[in-house]
Amino acid sequence: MNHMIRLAIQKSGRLSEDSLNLIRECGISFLSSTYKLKTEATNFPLEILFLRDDDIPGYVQDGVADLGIVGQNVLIEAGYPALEVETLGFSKCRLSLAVPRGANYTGVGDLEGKNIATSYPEILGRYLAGEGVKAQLHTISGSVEIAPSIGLADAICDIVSSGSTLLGNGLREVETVFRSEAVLIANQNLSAEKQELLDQLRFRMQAVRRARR
Ligand code: PRT
Ligand code: ZN
Repeated sequence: MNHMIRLAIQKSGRLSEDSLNLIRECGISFLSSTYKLKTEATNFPLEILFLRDDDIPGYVQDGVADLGIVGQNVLIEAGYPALEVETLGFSKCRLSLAVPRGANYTGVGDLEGKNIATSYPEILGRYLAGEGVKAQLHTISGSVEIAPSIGLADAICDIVSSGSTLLGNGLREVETVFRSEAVLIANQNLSAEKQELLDQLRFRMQAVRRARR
């Protein structure tokens, strides 16, 4: 049992399909059912756990899972940057500041003293500190884009990919705070056997990425 490595991936969301496809393209077969929370590969000593993405960094840090696939945004916000072992090239997005379309905005200094709604207070807090800007951050876990229109905030900081959500909510992207993609993360105290399995997986993942280019 100890010679099996445990990988946590997102149960259902934007990372799920690409994570499963990557594992399959690595030549690993498994049965997946929408109801199961874990499954075992049939031709590699791998167990897959299906979790909320936000829980994955902590589980890998604590060794509940050996490996995980998450967005760098979630990994950095959780405070575990050192767990990253491999960038995976999918789920690319950015964490950006946005203001109402009609607002007068000349630079990040204009956010001094303003209310900003975000689900990423750690990453945003560090960015604003680096820019020497003091603002009030309001942490909300979803639907951040509606905060300005309901009077909850002067600006927001949220994940953007196409930009259509910002547009649809009358917002204008003004600063890129952080660029993100999916990454493979690993516990830092793996046994020698598990380290060997991780090396094999990374080798296969790198080959898959090269073949995709
Ligand atoms: O349920 P669980 O907690 O597991 O999932 P979740 O709802 O927290 O995450 P999910 O599935 O939405 O996203 C998982 C990861 O995908 C994120 O952590 C990012 O790393 C990555 N990703 C890539 C995105 C996007 N693109 C994205 N567009 N995550 C979120 N969005 C949202 C964004 O929050 C905004 O509401 O999509 C909207 C903007 O999209 P555009 O295309 O309109 O700009
Ligand atoms: Zn989440």
